Parts: sequence; C-alpha cells; structure tokens
Amino acid sequence: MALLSFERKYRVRGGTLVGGDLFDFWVGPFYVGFFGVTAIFFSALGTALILYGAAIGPTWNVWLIDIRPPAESYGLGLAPMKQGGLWQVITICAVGAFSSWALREVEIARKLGMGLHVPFAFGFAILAYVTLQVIRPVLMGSWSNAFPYGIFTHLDWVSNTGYKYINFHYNPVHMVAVTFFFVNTFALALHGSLILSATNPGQGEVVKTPEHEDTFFRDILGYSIGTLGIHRLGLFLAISAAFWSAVCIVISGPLWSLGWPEWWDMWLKLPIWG
Ligand code: UQ2
Repeated sequence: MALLSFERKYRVRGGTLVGGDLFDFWVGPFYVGFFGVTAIFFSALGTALILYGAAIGPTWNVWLIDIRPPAESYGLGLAPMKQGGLWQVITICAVGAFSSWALREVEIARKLGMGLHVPFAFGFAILAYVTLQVIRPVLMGSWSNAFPYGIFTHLDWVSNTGYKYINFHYNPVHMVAVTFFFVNTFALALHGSLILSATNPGQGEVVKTPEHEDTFFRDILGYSIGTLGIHRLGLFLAISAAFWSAVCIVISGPLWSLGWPEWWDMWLKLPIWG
C-alpha cells in the first residue's frame, strides 16, 4: 500500500487520552491532539522566554547567550525573573513540552494499535533531564545546582561539576553509563552495517534476506541474536545508558560529596584483609 493511502486508512478517530474528539485532527501530515496543542504552547513560550533572556543579557552571540538558574541563596524558592526566575519558568516549559511530546506519542501509538515502546524509551530521556534539573537540585536544596541554558555555559557546568568530584571518571555508575553508551554505538554500528550490506548486494544482485544476516553472524561468532532480538538489545542498551546516566549524577552530591577517586578507598577498608 502506498504511504499516503496507508495514512488515510489509519487516520481514524479515537485513541486520545484527553479532550475526546476536540483536538483529534491533523494539520497537513501532523497529528495535533490535546498534547500537540500543549507541546506547541510550552515550546513557543519557552523559546520566547529564552529570546527575552538573551535580549536582556549582554550578548547576542549564540555561543555565549546564558540564562542561569537562581543563586544558591534562593534555595528552592522562586526567584525574581532577572535573578533566575526566567530559568525556572523556562524549565517548567521544557518539562511541559517534553511530557506533551511523550503523551502525543502515546496517542498516536494507540490510534495505530501499536505498543508504547517509543514513548517508554523517550521517557528515559525525559527522566535524565528531570534528574539533572529538578530531582538533584531538590535533593541538594537549591536550584543553583541545575545547569544554565547556554551553549558554552552548560559545557562549563559539566566541567565544573566534574571537577567538584575531583575526577568524575572514577564514579562507578558513570563507568556503567559510559559502557552502555559505547556498547550502544557498537550494536548500532553492527546492525546498521549488517542491514546496509544485505540491502546493497551490488549492481544486478538480488537483495539478501534475514537468513543471510543470521548466517553471517553464525559463521563469524557462532551466534545470531536475530532480527527482533537486535532491536530488543538496542532498546535495552539505549534506555540503560540514559538510566545509569541519571543515577550517576543523582548520587553525586546527595549520596557522595567527596571526590570520586576516594570512593575506591572502600576497597582497602573492606573487612576481608585480615
Ligand atoms: C544479528 C542480527 C541482526 C543484527 C546484528 C546481529 C540477524 C539484523 C547486529 C549480531 C548481533 C549480536 C551477535 C549481538 C551482539 C551483542 C552485543 C552486546 C553488541 O544477529 O540478527 O539483525 O543487526
């Protein structure tokens, strides 16, 4: 079935979580829905506030624009707009926009009778952001612990936060998260190259099948994870990378405030050395 006729066949009412039939329509290729409206609202307002923050700031240089969270002294309270309040409203807009996007994914998946794996996976990205900008600052008692909205300045935040714990690479959960990111790139490189090799067999050759893909890996490793299995593995690796990233930063401060290299002193303090 051609793409356009397939879409027409599945452009049916229903599956909405909120608003019933009210926003159950499309604009061009885009499904709207209640959460399409809220996504547009939060992203438009958030973007406008970033532009306002840039306008009242010292520079229009895109690399240097910087909208900072409130100073330490404001704790978890509301700050005046120019002293971090802007950052607070922008953060609410960001969480509102990301959540709206996830729920719009849910509505579209329900319409199509699909599983909810896509919004589930996206939920881990949202969790990582919320952990950095909300959960950890709340646990530490001040919004000043969140990162600022600026291209260079958020990189400075990462560097400064890392050095606050002397060498962040000694954080054992950071090690786990990095390992998941690397294995994820490895798996996607294997999968992407395998699919392209099977579908591009060369001029005049017929496209190869999953049997060929299985056989390649059985010949070289004695094992093929399978066409469905590689996607399960990919989803697992990706959500694990996001999840352990969130854990590794949320324990830095709330659970461990010394340098991460010192954490390994626990090895010498184990009660097994006699
Ligand atoms: C595979 C398979 C695919 C794949 C890939 C494999 C036909 C099209 C890449 C090979 C993957 C394996 C053996 C798992 C590697 C394990 C880790 C942790 C990276 O068998 O089935 O489907 O794309």
